[in-house]
Amino acid sequence: QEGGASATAEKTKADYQKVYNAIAEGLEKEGYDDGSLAPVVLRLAWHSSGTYDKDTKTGGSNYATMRFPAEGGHGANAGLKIARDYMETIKKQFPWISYGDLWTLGGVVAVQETGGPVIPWRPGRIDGFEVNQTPDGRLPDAAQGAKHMRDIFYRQGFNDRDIVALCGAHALGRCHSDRSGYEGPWTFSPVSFSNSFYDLLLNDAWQWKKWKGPDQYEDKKTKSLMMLPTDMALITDSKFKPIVQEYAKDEEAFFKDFAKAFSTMIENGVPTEQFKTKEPWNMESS
Ligand code: CCH
Repeated sequence: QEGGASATAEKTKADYQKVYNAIAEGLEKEGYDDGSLAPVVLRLAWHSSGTYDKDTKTGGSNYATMRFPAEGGHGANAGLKIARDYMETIKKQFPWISYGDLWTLGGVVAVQETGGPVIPWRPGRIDGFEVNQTPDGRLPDAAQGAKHMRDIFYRQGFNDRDIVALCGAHALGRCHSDRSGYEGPWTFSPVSFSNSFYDLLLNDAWQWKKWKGPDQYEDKKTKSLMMLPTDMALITDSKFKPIVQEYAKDEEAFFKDFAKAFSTMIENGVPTEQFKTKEPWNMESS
């Protein structure tokens, strides 16, 4: 723990870089999923930010309200306790950081350390109270389609291009039958951030998986990969599909658009005057 004077002094980029490095250092975890906490840590950042509603200016990462039992217990957040518990070990080392800053920085670390783009980030979120919790239902339901995705992401101020770019995060991680009910990874390299989600979605043959679980797709060839109904909507919707095609061919375009959209997402709902710097920082990858 960093005690004494440094606990109250104004923090610099170097102080936050230390937090970044500590998060990065502990991500590898043998025996857990594909050997890394990065995917679930990224999902925590997204679910703490993706509750934003631009019209009422409620939700988003500012108050880290998933700490409270009601929001922590929302169905969409099942399994994220693993990421919150990991983040708690970092909070113990750097008690001065707010939970919102910590969790969003975790998302930045997860993307950068798995080979993704640099995500501009800056501190300034504050810890809120139970009264700041958002109602259930603000995060997307994977059983639905393009209209629902637009409802959910337009509410946060995003457009079609942002939606397609943000969903490319499914290059990372997997579904867990004991969390969402769905099962399996989207790609063959679930701890590597790449454009392979788009390539597989477009170019593999997909069929409904025959099982007792919720409706999901499996790849015909290996039956080891999956797509959610919402993922499939990205190629059945005529406006989403050309963007998937572009990202499948051009990883650089995906990285650029993802970085911009995700950086916006993790700032949504944070009053500008709260930020401690005028411009977001590029944190150094390890
Ligand atoms: Fe996602 N996601 N996501 N997702 N997601 C799941 C897992 C991850 C949807 C549903 C699910 C984004 C958009 C959507 C990640 C990042 C992002 C799971 C499985 C479901 C279901 C959870 C489980 O069982 O553990 C839906 C629906 C949408 C949009 O419509 C966006 C946007 C992002 C980030 C930018 C990551 C990473 C995972 C893997 C988590 C893990 O534990 O491996």
